[in-house]
Amino acid sequence: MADSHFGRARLAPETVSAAARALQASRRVWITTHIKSDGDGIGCELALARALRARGAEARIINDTVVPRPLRFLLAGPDEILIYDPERDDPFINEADMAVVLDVGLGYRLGRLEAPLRESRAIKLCLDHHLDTEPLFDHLLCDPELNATGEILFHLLKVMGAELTPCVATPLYTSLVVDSGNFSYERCRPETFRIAGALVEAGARPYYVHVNLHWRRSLAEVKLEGEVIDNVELCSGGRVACGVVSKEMLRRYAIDPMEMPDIVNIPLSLDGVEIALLFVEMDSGYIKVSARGKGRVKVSKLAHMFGGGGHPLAAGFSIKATLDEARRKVLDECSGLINAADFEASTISA
Ligand SMILES: [Mn+2]
Repeated sequence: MADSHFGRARLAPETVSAAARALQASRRVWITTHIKSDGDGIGCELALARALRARGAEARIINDTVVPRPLRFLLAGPDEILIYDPERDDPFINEADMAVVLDVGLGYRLGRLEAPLRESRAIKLCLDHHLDTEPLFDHLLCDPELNATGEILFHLLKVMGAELTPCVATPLYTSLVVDSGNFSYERCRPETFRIAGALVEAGARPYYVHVNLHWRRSLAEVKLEGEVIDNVELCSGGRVACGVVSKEMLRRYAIDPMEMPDIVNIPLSLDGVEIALLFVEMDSGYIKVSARGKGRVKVSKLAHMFGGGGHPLAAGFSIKATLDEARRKVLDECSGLINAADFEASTISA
């Protein structure tokens, strides 16, 4: 493959093959991902567990939080992903010879599973594409320039000589679709499409994945979205757009805040908008903020200011505040970031 990413410094072939050898030698593998898991984390977990089982290893997926409803079509059965129950799962975790953490490199993002991972004597492998990771792992395959952890897992499975069956290819393809914004983000490279092509060749069906991911929404979700659109506000001279979902709205539409549809892309779609924000009022007294960018401002910088994280153009964080306070604080920082970006651009062009 001409421009294969594989071979660049971050994912040097020897790093990948060392991880592959460790996985091949393991018999009992605990697989997990971050809390409030998404299509990349869940898709990678399923693909890896199925590939390992096909090779005769025992693999269990144990997460802290439930699989979001739009991703459940990927599950072969209700127990394919276990929600951590210490009594049931600690024996397996304690005896695992390998722990694989997918789509996250920070311990605290594992929720209740942070302590079991830190205490585990298993060989620890992390596959991730976020900016921040901590030195917790024996093997770290992380590249923030890639769309999805699924791209890294694809290479790892190749090196392991794992067979790409339809039940491995489908969740892996889903991971790519979800984290590349349906193959539209800037980080999409020819290699991304080659991987997608190989997965479709192996039996993943794009239309089936699309319908399940995007076209099985509830009427309540669509109506909530309508209300958010009705009330979208433009700030910073039309360069920041924000939407708000209050507790009262969640109650009225009977929507679980953990199952919030991804509607921040609607304010982002407005012409001239560089940053889109969605504020969701959680029951805990926190405001959950999703931030998306399509200009020069990196929203990961904004997330870092509030103790969150993510990617340059897609990030998130939580603030303990009221809706109004959170909006004010975040919008203040946004105009600061926009001014700084303007200043930088003017000094470069001067
Ligand atoms: Mn991801």
